[in-house]
Amino acid sequence: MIVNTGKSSPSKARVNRLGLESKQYRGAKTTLCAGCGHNAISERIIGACYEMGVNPERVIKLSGIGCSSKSPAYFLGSSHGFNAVHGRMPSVGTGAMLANRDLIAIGVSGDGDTGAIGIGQFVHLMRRNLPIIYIIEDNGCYGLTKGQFSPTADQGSALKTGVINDLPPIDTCALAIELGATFVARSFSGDKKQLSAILKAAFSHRGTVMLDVLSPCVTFNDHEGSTKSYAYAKEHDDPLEEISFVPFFEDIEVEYEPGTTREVEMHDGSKLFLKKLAEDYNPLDKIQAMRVLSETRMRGEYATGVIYVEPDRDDFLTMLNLVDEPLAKLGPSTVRPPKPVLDKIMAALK
Ligand SMILES: Cc1ncc(C[n+]2csc(CCOP(=O)(O)OP(=O)(O)O)c2C)c(N)n1
Ligand code: SF4
Ligand SMILES: [Mg+2]
Repeated sequence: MIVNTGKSSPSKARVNRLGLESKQYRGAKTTLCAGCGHNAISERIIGACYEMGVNPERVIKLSGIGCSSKSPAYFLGSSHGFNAVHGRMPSVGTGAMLANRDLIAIGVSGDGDTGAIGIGQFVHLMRRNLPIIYIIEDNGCYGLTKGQFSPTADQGSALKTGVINDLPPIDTCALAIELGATFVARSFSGDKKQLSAILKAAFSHRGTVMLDVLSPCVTFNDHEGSTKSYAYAKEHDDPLEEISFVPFFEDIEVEYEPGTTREVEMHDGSKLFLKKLAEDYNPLDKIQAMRVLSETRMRGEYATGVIYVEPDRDDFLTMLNLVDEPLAKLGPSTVRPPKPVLDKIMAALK
């Protein structure tokens, strides 16, 4: 049980800890289809940023190509943004974070953008532990180009036309864990509570957050025979734990029966409380994470929740030993080698 010990919760206040109103986190009006899962995810991002008191002017929104990749236009209208080429968002994001380590990167991709044309960039992003919240809005199809199967479509699932997918899917969560991502989660666009808690925790993580969100395409992939429809996702959602998140700036005590809840301390001191459901799941255990993903997949279910977290590993920028001052802000006198040094280099090349 979570008990508020006095201070009012930012979620209930009119303004958050930065003095900003929720509407200041909104973007343009969506042009996606009514009922598209991607719209619900944009709403959860707006809510999580507001409640966490994320400064929108420090955020860079990055995406590739697809309906999903259009969605950064619909949240955080005052943030930086870059809509990259199809599947190439990871390299643009890496460059942006190397140039300015003060930014908070939110990448939004699709299952096609990530799993097909972008898979090469995705795997290298996952092994670097770049600080970025990388969200896959996963509808199992190429929504923007009229609903063809994507690489996350399940074997045996059917298109509206009756065509059956013969290929096994790529499980982006298993791939991300295997490759070294340090916060891997899966959720469903229709699960407001779980998705909000995961997104809030994501802002407290230092390193790569890979969040796969089942996000039904109501126009091309919401029929019987689809395993990415609202009905299928609701019926086959197998949550690993009940998640509560307490940010470091909130004065909240959490009371729980010993043995029922696991506490994970995040990098900034925020706390993730994971209440045991059927199995005693430990998201710090990589082997168990891979086993549970594999077992649930074989049962035709989706394991959702925080699947794997490694709160203490150095991120890419720390590994590179970058100076604290963002590179983009260093003046020429700092970054340009002095003349004697250049002369020495030139002499060595003669
Ligand atoms: C280089 C290139 N190849 C192909 C396309 C065509 N194309 C546009 S979006 C897309 C797939 C989008 O699927 P996904 O990432 O799953 O996004 P969704 O629309 O489903 O949200 C494709 C193949 C393109 N725009 N650029
Ligand atoms: S076509 Fe599908 S993915 Fe694209 S906006 Fe419409 S419902 Fe969403
Ligand atoms: Mg898609």
